[in-house]
Amino acid sequence: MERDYQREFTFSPPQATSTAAEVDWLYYSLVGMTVFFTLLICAVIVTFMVRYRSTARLNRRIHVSHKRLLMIEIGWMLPPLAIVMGSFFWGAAIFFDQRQEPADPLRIYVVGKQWMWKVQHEGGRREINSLHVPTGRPVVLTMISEDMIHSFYIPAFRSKMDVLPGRYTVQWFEPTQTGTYHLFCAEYCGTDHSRMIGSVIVQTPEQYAQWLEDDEEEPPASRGRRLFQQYRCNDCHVQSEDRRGPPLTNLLGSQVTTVDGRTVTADLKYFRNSIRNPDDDVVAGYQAVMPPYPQITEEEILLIMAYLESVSAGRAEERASQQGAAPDAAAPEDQAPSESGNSEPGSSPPRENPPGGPSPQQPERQEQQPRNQSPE
Ligand code: HEC
Ligand SMILES: [Cu+2]
Repeated sequence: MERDYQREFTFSPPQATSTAAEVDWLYYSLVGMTVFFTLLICAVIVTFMVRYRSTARLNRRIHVSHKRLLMIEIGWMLPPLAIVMGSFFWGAAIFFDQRQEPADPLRIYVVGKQWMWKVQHEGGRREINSLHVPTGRPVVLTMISEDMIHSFYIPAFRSKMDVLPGRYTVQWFEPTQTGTYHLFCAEYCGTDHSRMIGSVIVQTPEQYAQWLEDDEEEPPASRGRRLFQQYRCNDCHVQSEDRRGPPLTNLLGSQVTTVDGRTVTADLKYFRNSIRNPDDDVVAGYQAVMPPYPQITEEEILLIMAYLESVSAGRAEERASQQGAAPDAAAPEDQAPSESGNSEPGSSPPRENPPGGPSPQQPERQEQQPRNQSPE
């Protein structure tokens, strides 16, 4: 592919988000101030060198009063202090603004791994090394890494955030300008770090909606459903007489009471930890029989989440009223409308499965899967 790198890598990339201009203002003022003071100090040095050179005939025994000395001291300390504190508060304001999640965002999930970016859209599409986003709406990226520390950097958005193993991090932006922009990994992460790049495609809301629909891949919710069965989650998390695990529909966003009497908000972090370290927060009314699943990848956790969300009624309160009910009480799975036409957890096996069903927890097979299934 022929590319015009000179034009692509300009000193100042396009300002493609609502906050980009503000970041640039701060940046250019810092550069401006630095240049100004560097020149000023150089000029003073040169002037003094000439003026007070050893051969110059000057009265070198000037007496300066105490009061004047004090004024000079204050004079050189206060203005720089004001300038430095001013830039600090300015930068901090922008920083806090970028850290505060906006209301009603579009949520997109990103998994970094050596050496690619995997992206999962809430609307049901996945992509690799590219990110499609619409204009006019804040986008929140929830990100996690399968291996090393990576960093998701979009220069045109003036937005960058580390992507860590074992912990979700978040960044948000509101694209304002359609176009294609660079995406970089900005944290050295091994041999092919420099190739961990991609493009961010900003579309109009209509184009984006169309793009979400033009999906030939299996949607995340349906992949998640297969994983749910493959890992035998439905052995325990289904509606049945001897169900051993709590219902998982309408879990996200609800309040969970643990056996030791704590109340925890079931966010994505809680969900993930329930799978990785089930004994950390054992749900009240249940035995700690769930095995940990270290072999499930971060991507698979997000896919299972997408599946459970797709069969949830989306109302956390509904679940709250059922919380604490006996394990064999009616499960919300029964009432949950299944939007995508999926079967409920645990019902008839999905047709994608080969006859005989997949063998659960077979590392080789699971290792293969993301690659076989991935777009491109
Ligand atoms: C052997 C039975 C069993 C299997 C298999 C099992 N779980 Fe569980 N799970 C439980 C039990 C029991 C609890 C409640 C006690 C606890 O929190 O450890 C639970 C709790 C959870 C919770 C927290 C639920 C809440 O209401 O807070 C999540 C999320 C979860 N499991 C997901 C999964 C997923 C995903 C799988 C498959 C990868 C899975 N479980 C497989 C038994 C199981
Ligand atoms: Cu990387």
